[in-house]
Amino acid sequence: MLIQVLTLFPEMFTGVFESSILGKAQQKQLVRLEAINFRAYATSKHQTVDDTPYGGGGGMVLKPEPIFAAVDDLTARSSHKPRVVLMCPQGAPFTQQKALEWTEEQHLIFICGHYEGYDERIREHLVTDECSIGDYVLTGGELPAMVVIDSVVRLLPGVLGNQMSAHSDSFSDGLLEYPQYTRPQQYRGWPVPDILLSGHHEHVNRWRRQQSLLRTLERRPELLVNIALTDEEKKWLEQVIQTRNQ
Ligand code: 9D3
Repeated sequence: MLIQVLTLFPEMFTGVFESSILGKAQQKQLVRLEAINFRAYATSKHQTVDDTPYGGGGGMVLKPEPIFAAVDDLTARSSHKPRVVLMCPQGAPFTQQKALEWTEEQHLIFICGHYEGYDERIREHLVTDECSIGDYVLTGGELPAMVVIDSVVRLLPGVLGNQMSAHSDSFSDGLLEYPQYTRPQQYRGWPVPDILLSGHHEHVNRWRRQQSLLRTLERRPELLVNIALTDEEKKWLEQVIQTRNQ
C-alpha cells in the first residue's frame, strides 16, 4: 500500500511515520508513507497556495491549482487509481469500519489544510472522500490524517505481531475492554479480584465478559444495540439494569 499526504507541514509527519508500528510496517515493506509539501506544485512567483475568498468575508481559501496539480502528478505516477481523502471538519466521521474498508486500497492520498477553507471545486471534482475524526476543532488536518493512517496501517496483514492482533481480535466484538490487573496481588491495600487468582478459566472468562458488558452499559450504552448477545447475557443484563433502577 502507498499512502501519501499532501500538506504544507510535512515535517509534522516525520516522527510519527518513522516510529513504532508505522516505522516497522515500512521496514517490512507492507506500506510506504510519504508526506509531500503541495507548495512544491504551486507555479506562481511566490508559490502561492491560498487566496482571499470571492464574495469577501475574511479568512483564506486554498487555491485549486496546486492541489489538483499534486494529485494529478501522484495519480499519473501510480499504477492504481487512488482514493483521495480530504481531511476537513465537515467530512464524514471516521470509524473502525472505514479503517477496515480502506485496507483494501493500493493507494491512498490524504489532503490536509490548516485553518483555511478549500476551494469547493477541490471537493466537487478531485476528492473521493471527505473525512473528519470527530466534533472538536483542531488547527489543521495533519493530526487527523495521522490518526486515520495509524488506524488503517495497523490493520494491514503482517503489521501487528501475532500476540497483539490476537489480543485485539478478542475485543473486536464491539464491547469495551474488561478491567485488567498484574502483580502485586495487593497494592496499597487494594486487592486483585479473587476470581482472577482462582485459576478457573471458565469463571474468569464469564467474569470478563460480564465486566465488558457492565462497562459498556455504564459508559457507552449506545454501543450495546449493535451487539449480538446470548439469551443468557440478555437476561443477566436486564437483571443488572432492573436492580440498578431500584
Ligand atoms: C468548521 C470550522 N471552520 C469554520 C470557519 C474553520 C476551520 C477550523 C479548523 C477549518 C479548519 C480547521 C482545521 N481542522 C481540520 O482541518 C480538520 C479536523 C478538525 O478540526 N477536527 C476533526 N477532524 C478534522 S479533519 C480536518
